[in-house]
Amino acid sequence: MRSAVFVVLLLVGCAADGVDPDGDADAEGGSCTEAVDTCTADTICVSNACVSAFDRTYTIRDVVVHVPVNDLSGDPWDLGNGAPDLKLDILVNGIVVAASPSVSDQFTTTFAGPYEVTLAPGSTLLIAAVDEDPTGYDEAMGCKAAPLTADHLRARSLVCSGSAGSLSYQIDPR
Ligand SMILES: [Ca+2]
Ligand SMILES: [Ca+2]
Repeated sequence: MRSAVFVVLLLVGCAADGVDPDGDADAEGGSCTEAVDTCTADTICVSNACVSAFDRTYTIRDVVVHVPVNDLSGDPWDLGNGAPDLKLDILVNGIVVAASPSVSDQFTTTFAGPYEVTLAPGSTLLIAAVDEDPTGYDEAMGCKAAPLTADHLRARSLVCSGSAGSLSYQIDPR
């Protein structure tokens, strides 16, 4: 008899915990979703909590590069059909931290990645596409964030476009 009463009390206790309004999340001041990131200042939403956006590793994916028919000097990119052989260099503070192989003869190329970067506060992130040639490179299209802000990171998707073409990418906290 005594043990049966004990079990009933335990069940009541569990039910009471279950209906507790989400006081825990409010107490931490960090409830958020990654789909619509409402974190502020230098924070970003990771696993439903606002955490420091910097000194953190990010994964860059789905870099889509589109360049015009001619290169920056107005000439065809290459002999033959003229299309470039695009490749990516990813630079943090001017240092190459990741690179892709080149893709032959395309004006539009998607680089799936993933490419990993670790970003300190105030870092400059440059994603540069070049046309690989037998004797070097022709500069093509770059997308530079100097510095990359928490706002940029919370957007998780960045786009640059202009007369040199367009470059977009996804960037997510790992
Ligand atoms: Ca070329
Ligand atoms: Ca080329």
